[in-house]
Amino acid sequence: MSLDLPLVARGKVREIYDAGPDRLLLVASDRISAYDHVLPTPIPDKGKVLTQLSVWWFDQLAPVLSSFGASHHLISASDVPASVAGRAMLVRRLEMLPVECVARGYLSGSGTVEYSRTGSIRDVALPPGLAEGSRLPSPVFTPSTKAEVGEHDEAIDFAAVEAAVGEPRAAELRELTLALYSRAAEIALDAGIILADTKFEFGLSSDGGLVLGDEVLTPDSSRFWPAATWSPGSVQPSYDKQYVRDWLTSSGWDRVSPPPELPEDVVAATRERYITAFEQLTGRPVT
Ligand code: Q0T
Repeated sequence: MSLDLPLVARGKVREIYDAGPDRLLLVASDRISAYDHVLPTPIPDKGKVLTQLSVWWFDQLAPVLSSFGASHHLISASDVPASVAGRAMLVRRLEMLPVECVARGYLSGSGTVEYSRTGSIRDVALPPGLAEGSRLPSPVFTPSTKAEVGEHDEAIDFAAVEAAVGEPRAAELRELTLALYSRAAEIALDAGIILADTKFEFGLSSDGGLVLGDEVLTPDSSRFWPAATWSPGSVQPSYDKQYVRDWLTSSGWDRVSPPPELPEDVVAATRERYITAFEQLTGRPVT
């Protein structure tokens, strides 16, 4: 890959390039992470499929954003350098807000751990008797702060969001995050996919407008579960990475050493899952 643009940031699975004074180019790779490691084996077409899914979601969610007087950062997914065609988004450069805006409609992972200890998630009291995978009575906003490289995101309460961005903006972030999640979960469920939770990042444009940034509603920023097999009480199979996790577990890898290469059948099955998720959600073939 040959991009002449200056590199702004490199994440586990994507890169951000400087594309001009008020523009960035977000480039998704085919790298996959599991158990907090980036695996040495790429999943062919993963970056392309997830970019196109994100682009589709920006379009689906535009009415929700408009109803809040907000917008998204996508300028174009077609006007990008040829070497990254299909897996890059040209976006408006924003001043990012220092909060990860997570919405959860189902109990899972760290949400289950917190609920088991306290009966609540963050500031929100929940009824007794919920289990891993249970649907919540209503979706909850569970913000976190973006961690340093190698660390996990740190859960924060709503007061910490208010302290970080001010009370009116904090209220706006919570309401918009929940409205975006609710609409996306409804769209996903119509396609047979449970959107258990997701993370949004917002920024401010030069004129002070609130803007949805990052990549949205991909399996890398969300938990997708097949609705047909949903059964609260145990960990739900990950839509995309279950083959990878199962194979890594059966391989005897210790989750500390550098992870092993994936066999080609696991790569092929995982690639198919990304493509199926895209096609099931959008009703379109991947191009
Ligand atoms: C960003 C300004 O750290 C991140 O990615 C790692 C590769 C997330 N991140 C987003 C930005 C964006 C976006 N998206 C934007 N539109 N404007 N900054 C910076 N880091």
